Amino acid sequence: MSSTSSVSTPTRTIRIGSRKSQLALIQTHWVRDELKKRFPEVAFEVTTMDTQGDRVLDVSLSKIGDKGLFTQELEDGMVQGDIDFAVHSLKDLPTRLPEGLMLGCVTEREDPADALVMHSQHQDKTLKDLPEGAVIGTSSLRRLAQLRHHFPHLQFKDIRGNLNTRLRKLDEGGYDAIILAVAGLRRMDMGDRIHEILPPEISLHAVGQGALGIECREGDDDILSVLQVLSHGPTTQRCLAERAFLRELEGGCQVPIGVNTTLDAADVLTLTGIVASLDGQQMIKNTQSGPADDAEAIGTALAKQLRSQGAQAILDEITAANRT
Ligand code: DPM
Repeated sequence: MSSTSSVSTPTRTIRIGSRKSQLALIQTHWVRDELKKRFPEVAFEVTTMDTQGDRVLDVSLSKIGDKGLFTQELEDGMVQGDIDFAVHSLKDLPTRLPEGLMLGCVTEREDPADALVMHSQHQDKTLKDLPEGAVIGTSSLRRLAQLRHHFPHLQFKDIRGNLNTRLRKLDEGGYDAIILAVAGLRRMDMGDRIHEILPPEISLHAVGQGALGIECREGDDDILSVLQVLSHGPTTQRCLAERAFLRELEGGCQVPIGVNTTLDAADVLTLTGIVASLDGQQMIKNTQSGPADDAEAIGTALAKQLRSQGAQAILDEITAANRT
């Protein structure tokens, strides 16, 4: 080829921030590759950072608290101008963001449900017929409380680390089964490890589960217009309702709060939410519907309704216990 053939040089560079875990990188590379297709003239660079949630692995999630556990370092990078936007699992992104930052885009959601991954010795069983005292690994209080309610014969044990680490701990015999998000397993191409998808009657999923949330600087119209091409309307409306619900309850990953949303053909959004006590004894649950355009109002209304049904006492008790 002649040396004069034109090679188009990118006219600008956009820097993307990501955590380093395999799942985080799969998600970030997907975003980068989709944007590359749409903006071939732009160079996209990925910068990886460790967050507190990646470093502190010996303390349970509920004890370290959730204020930006998996997001803070990336947020600092945006404020300082080292990166232009950050790709998160939406469920790890707090409902209140630091000043100057915003949720710029929500991508199309994978199945938001929880999945049961069973140890090979129990492949012929379901949760219901696991033996008395069988050990389920999860560090999600939401999963723990709901499963304890439905399956009081089971025991629960904390499990931390990335997906690969957790699956190894299961295979090595530390647990009889573990609970993971369907979305994470599928994105890592490990959907074949799913033994059972838990229906909403058994486990309401976490707020934002299965969607990616892209955070950027407020008012950065250039970046916002680029991100717009990945925005998924129905997922955004569902997640805005879910996030408004969680924000109103001032909950994060240290409280057992679950949701489920549907959006019908007439654009009616239905949000079901639960606040559960850790022992699984109390389950405060209700449903609100309305036009999808009122997504956040639906979330807020449902939170107020659960509070009037007694959810606040449960939340206060858990907050007090977490302080000790
Ligand atoms: C949050 C929770 C968990 C993660 C709490 C919850 C699960 C922790 C555990 C807020 N973040 O769900 O009630 O079970 O020990 C996380 C996962 C994904 C994003 C892994 C998972 C992938 C799925 C997605 C960890 N964050 O839930 O199995 O994109 O929704």
